Amino acid sequence: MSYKIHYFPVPGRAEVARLILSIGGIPYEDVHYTHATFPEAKPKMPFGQVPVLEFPDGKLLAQSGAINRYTAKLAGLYPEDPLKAARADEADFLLVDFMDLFSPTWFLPREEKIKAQQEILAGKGKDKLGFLSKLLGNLGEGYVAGDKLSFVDLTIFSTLSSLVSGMYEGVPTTLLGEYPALKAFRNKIANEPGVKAFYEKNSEGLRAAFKPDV
Ligand SMILES: N[C@@H](CCC(=O)N[C@@H](CS)C(=O)NCC(=O)O)C(=O)O
Repeated sequence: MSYKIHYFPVPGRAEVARLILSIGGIPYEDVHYTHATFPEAKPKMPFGQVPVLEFPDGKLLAQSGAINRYTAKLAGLYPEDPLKAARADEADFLLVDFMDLFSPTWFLPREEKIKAQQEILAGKGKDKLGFLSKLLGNLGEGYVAGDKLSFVDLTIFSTLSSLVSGMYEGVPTTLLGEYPALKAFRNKIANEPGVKAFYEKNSEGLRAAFKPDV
């Protein structure tokens, strides 16, 4: 009996929990849905959406933010110091704000979606990436919550890798070239031994963009 992560067969909102469990050496299985199979599972999910973490005893936990924090606490990737934890949460919520900008674009017709995503990148999204660049640029050799890797470093890594994976058709895969601090941080986390090992085993599809820079 092990944990199960219910999601689609893509990185998306489940990737950070997968990384955390993998780095922490905590066994888990992926339960994948397709657009054809999800409607049957949807009513069984606590809030009708995934990701959902299933505990070995069958309990279910929804919301990626809750799943990431719970698994990070199990894996020693959630800071014990209250201020360090608040710094990690602060950066995590900045990413949530950034990702929320794109939510209304996903179901637009292709051309409108591309245009809307380009407008986000030139406007509010640029502001958020600027704030994140400043935050990461001031870390030196460290991590967001101090001198130790925490869940939020993985959230930043996963968000930035997804952003330039080609999944966002309005976002150029070269975007991080405009943000050297983001590019350097993404690459630094991609080279963390546990992260690198995960993508050596899981490199299919969008995950090609999660590997270290060549
Ligand atoms: N705030 C939730 C959002 C979850 C969410 O939007 N899940 C999407 C996939 S990324 C989903 O389940 N979509 C299918 C549906 O809503 O029927 C979280 O972070 O877990």
